[in-house]
Amino acid sequence: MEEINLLYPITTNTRVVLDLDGVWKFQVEEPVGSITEDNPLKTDEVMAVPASFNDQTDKPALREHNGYFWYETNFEVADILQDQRLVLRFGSVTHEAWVYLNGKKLTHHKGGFTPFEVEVNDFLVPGKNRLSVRVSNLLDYTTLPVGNFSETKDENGDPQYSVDENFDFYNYAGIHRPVKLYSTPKDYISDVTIVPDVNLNDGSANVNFDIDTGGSFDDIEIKIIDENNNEVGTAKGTSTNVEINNVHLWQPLNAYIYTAKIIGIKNGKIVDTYEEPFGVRKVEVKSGRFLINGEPFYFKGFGKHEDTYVNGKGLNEAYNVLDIKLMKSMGANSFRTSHYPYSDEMMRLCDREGIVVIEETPAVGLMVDFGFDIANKMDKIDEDPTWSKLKTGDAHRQVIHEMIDRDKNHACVVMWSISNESAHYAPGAHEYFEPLFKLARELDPQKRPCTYVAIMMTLPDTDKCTDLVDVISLNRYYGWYLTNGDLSKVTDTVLQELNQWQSKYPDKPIIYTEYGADTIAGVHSPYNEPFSEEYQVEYYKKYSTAFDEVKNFTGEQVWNFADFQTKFGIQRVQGNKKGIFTRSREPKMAAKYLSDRWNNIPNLG
Ligand code: GCB
Repeated sequence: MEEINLLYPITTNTRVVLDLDGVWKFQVEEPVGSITEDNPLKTDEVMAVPASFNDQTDKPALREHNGYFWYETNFEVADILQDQRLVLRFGSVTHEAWVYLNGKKLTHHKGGFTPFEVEVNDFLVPGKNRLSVRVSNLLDYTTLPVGNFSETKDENGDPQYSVDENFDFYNYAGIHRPVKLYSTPKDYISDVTIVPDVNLNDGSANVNFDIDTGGSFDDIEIKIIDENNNEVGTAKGTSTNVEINNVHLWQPLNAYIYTAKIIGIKNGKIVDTYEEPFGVRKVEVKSGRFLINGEPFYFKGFGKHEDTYVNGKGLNEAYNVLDIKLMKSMGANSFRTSHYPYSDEMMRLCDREGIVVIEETPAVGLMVDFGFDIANKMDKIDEDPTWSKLKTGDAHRQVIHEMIDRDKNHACVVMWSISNESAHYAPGAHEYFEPLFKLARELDPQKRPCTYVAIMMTLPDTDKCTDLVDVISLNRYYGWYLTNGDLSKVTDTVLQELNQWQSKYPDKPIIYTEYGADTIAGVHSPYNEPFSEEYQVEYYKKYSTAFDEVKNFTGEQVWNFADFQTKFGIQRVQGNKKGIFTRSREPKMAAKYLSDRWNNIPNLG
């Protein structure tokens, strides 16, 4: 299978990284076709990169624009780099990008949450270079996530697009992650694959390395450096093993990071060096348990979003750092990258911090008639036409490939989520998902467990795909979308359903990946009214009581870490308010309840 090389750009003694982030020119392409790559943008409008464009304006029409828009910047490359291989890398552009350098097409990428890169040497000119990016935020039945797309004509006959999101988060768009120009020598290390095989009995690990290169080397050397900067192992070759004795395991909330220093040698000289951090840990699913390093692991944490004020879905490292500290202070150990792969930077941070990650594809909204009327939908699942209408297969395969290739070495990633709340109950679901699970398992060199996240209509007797998953992951809103305001039966309903899953699939661990109640910070009620902080606490207590009764129950991730922006709708008050924290990260009352619970949950044993 074709490899996608997405090594994170770093500086070493053979590599330079130039940062192209900053304030870029910005212009909406209206009417469609009115801007081309030939000339510099004629505009005074600017946008910060990386960030979503939407909240960087005071103009509603710009914020809500659906269609095409352009970014442009200029840069010059230092003469000393001219004989190097120069690569332009976008951390992500949401959702589709056409990239031009000095008016010539460099590359095109579709999919808003994964990186792409291109060599630029043949396109550079002396002096200033003009980099232009045409972006589309349109979504339809072929894209991930899925959008309901429609087109009309305005009075001049020009097309006007609209996208009704088939999902519950704002369709933020733009250049969301860093833009870097990096150099490598002409002979270079292009990819590193690391697979640790831990022997838990004698405390050693045999770490397998596969190194891909461009150009040619006489030799590849690998040195393993520990956290004290000591060399603890070395090997030679592109496909080789290193034995580490007395290995420091990467443990949840107690990370240990080794660095693999890969050195490419030619004619007796070091030509290229690359450093890949990695952790050594073992992940298994066995007899209804999720094991990390042989110990039963219980997921405590959150579904999250990349979503902050002003930056939108743009990289915001300060928020990432704060969020992980807040999680740790609550006794949480994990989160799911709902509903798309997060930035390289966040994944690297989770490796360092020992935060366990369930990484999800952007396959959200794979269900026609998206909406909150769960009860009505439950009556009609046999007629659900999703799998004859959606055409997302190509995008799904591509993103599984890109996500696993980018994140295959991350110790923090312990499971792949192939989709969130698809119509897994509908006719045709198994035919759609079976090849995708096969692909993920083939592509992942570490053979991590795989799951999908199941919506409320996906029940033990309606689900068509449970045979495909290693772990059963459930999103449930009893007491919110069903029986809102009445929590009296929640514990029994949750317990009854969990017991059904467990008796049908006794070897599969079960986790809750979402459960939550919209809560407006500061609203209080002596009667546990919905939207009050008290209701949120009571809601969580009802679920906890059920969870504690079920043997194979292996984790609880609440929805959501923080309030987040969504499209407009009568169910949403400036966004989704199911956060345990507000959007600016002030805790609601439930933060205290969950911290008390999580800090006191013993290991499963
Ligand atoms: C879900 C979705 C999530 C929504 C959440 C909600 O089931 O997976 O994207 O935000 O429900 O709050 O409705």
